[in-house]
Amino acid sequence: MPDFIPLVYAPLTEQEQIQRAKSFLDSCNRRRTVREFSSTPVSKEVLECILKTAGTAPSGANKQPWQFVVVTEPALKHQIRVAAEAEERESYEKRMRQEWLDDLAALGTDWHKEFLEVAPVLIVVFSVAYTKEGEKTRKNYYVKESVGIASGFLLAAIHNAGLVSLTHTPSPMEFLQKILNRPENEKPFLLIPVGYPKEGTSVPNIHRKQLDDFVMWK
Ligand code: IYR
Repeated sequence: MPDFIPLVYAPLTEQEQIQRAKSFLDSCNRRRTVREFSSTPVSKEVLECILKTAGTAPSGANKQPWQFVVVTEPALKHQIRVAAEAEERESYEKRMRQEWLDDLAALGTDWHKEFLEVAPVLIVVFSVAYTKEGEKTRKNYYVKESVGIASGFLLAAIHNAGLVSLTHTPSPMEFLQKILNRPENEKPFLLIPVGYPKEGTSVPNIHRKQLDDFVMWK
């Protein structure tokens, strides 16, 4: 027999729904990806809350197929920066096609990844393809979807706590598995520097699509 418990659910009036939906939208609208960080440290208690929030995400068969590695050790951050820059340099100079480079021009990115050492915290998100139970291998389900959703929760929680982040995907990122000594069943998914913005930093003047450009009602 499955173990069920009553749902804890507090209904809202329509007015409360509108007010809360708008205020969450306003907040999310102010989230920006930041590439220049100050080195000011972040409270561990805040980080724990943020990570717990990510851990509330739905997942295939509730397998919670994620592993977060929180890196604050300067020597480790240095190793990650050196390895990431080597891959990124190769990408920018050889692997990425012109169309991709053109698309990135507005963001002002290049292979230099100073933020990997300056940001006080790097959260490395790993997806967990399977777990070992003794001799048996148990596969996880919808791993990318689940870890993607958990990462979204994580980014929203970081923003909600007054911190900034960068959704970074050095490519390829197998080096993270080696440097952080993670097992075969874990694959690096995202590398998220977290902290405070460098004073006076600026962000690209990008525009978000309007509702009608990405929503269809039928
Ligand atoms: N991984 C590279 C390139 C890059 C790719 C995309 I798509 C971006 O939105 C931003 C950057 C880098 O981090 O520079």
